[in-house]
Amino acid sequence: MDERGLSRREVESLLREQKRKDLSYKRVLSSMCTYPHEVAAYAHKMFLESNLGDSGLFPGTKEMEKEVVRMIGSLLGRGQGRGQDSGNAFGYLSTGGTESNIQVIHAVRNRKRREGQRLKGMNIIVPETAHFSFDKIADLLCVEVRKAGLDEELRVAVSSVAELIDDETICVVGIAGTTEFGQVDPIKDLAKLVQEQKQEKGREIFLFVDAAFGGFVLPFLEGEGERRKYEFDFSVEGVGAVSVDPHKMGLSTIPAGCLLFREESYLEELAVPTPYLTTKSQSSLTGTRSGASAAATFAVLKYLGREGLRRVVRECVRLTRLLVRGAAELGVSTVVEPVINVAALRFPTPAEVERVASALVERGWRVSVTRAPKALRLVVMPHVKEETVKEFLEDLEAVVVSSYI
Ligand code: 0PR
Repeated sequence: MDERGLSRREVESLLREQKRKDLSYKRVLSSMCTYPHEVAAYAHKMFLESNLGDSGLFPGTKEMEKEVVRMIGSLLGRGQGRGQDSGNAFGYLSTGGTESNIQVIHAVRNRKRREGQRLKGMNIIVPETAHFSFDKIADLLCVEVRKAGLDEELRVAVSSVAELIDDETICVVGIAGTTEFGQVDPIKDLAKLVQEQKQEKGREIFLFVDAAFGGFVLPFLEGEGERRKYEFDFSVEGVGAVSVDPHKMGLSTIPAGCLLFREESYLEELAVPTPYLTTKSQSSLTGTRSGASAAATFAVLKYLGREGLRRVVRECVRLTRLLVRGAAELGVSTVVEPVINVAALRFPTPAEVERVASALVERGWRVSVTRAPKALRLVVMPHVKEETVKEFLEDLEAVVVSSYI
């Protein structure tokens, strides 16, 4: 660090220089993030200094966080006044899907340890498609992470989960909107499996749904009549926790994740006393915590409402279909029929996937490649416009056709 600071103009010029090196999202088809909504950016700036880690100083921000938890809980099947068990969900705004996943497993692990289960041997079962944050969990929380196989549609195979369960299994994880293929695991069947394990073997296994990406997409897909197309959240009896990220399809600012438990007592499993702060305890992983992104999430959810989010989702899904149809006309099919705004295009060989991906990168696109099966992964976020899809298809045609001439 230099002894003397620069002038404001010099700093601004340095910032512009760095900004020019960053990509704009325009041709990015590899990211699950996007431009935040304008109203989110406005709120973020207004609450820049707000710290939810010491929320007694920021009661206004704290109220917004509570309201966000309530709103998202109601979107995900809680607090709708249905049946006896219709209270709100309990949770907090995290830094994103990774922290939410860590904290849910952390809470379940702590509960089991408190009940006397030994850490050694403790395991959780996730699908093979689980996000790499679960590998961090194995390392941090010292639980074994077992990976269950998939069915032909790349959803977790419930029979494979069943085979991996033993007396030391503490949690089963299902994914609603997998990172690579956008697939939705059969959450109702997982709930049934967990229920059977309880009845037949007396095993108490927690069921957690990682809906980091799908949580703001699946509620808005067109189902038949009033029926939801996918049941993946608290509306499924037996789901104990759900995670969803406002900084992905919620159009909020980074960092904004949200973890929700059906029962408040799981937050207590995470609580650490904070003697000299304005609040008595903290359940979050981080200490200092962005009030700005909480305000941004509050603002964008209030501004758009379900109607606005539905519009955003439906446009992304429409453009995904357009993209997939266009690819099909070029003889390129998908690995699975896209469920949400994530598509994976299949090519004759893994080498061909790599070749097409690099050729597209050379043409200014950002795309990614899935692991198994290897395919070209495209995420159609709200920054993607119809024009972008058309331009992409033209380049895809050039890249694919050139190789067959
Ligand atoms: N769970 C699921 C299902 C996810 O897809 C992700 C992230 C996480 C958890 C972890 O979320 P955080 O990254 O918020 O901790 N999925 C994206 C991915 O790994 C994250 C991402 C977003 C990566 C934008 C790149 C990017 O440009 O692909």
